[in-house]
Amino acid sequence: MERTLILIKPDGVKRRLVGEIIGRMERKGLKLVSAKMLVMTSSMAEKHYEIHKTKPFYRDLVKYITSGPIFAAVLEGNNVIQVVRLMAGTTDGSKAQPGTIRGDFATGIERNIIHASDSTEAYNHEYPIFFSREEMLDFRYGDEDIV
Ligand code: FUP
Repeated sequence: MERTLILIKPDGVKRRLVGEIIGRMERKGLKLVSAKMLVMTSSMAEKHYEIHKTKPFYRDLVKYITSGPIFAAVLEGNNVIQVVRLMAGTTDGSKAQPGTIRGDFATGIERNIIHASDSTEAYNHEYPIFFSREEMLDFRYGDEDIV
């Protein structure tokens, strides 16, 4: 089954949106296979955002994501990478559809509440920054045959 990584960014944690966001994922029927809170170090952030290294916003991005606690989680489900990207909404909160996380809670591009892996390659690059294989839990929910 496919997996994805989400990060509830410092603005999301400080605005007490962790429960709201994880609640949406649970109600959708996704499986939470691991989760933790942490403050990212600069080296974790630089690795995570490696792809944006040459972009003008890279330094601010690293500064912002390391500015406070984040909530990191791995979710599992059918086509979960695309599902969670749709639930997150487009990058710029001012353009994201209402009903999406960014559409409902963000008004700009920088403080946009959530990160979600955008491909299998991105997930494989990102998850080891936060989780070991042993931290991914293998269990069944009671409703898996109907969700
Ligand atoms: P997303 O995949 O939707 O998180 O967006 P990107 O990978 O394109 O960008 C990663 C992060 O860089 C965004 F969450 C916010 C930040 N960003 C900017 O600050 N300015 C930009 O012009 C583009 C992205």
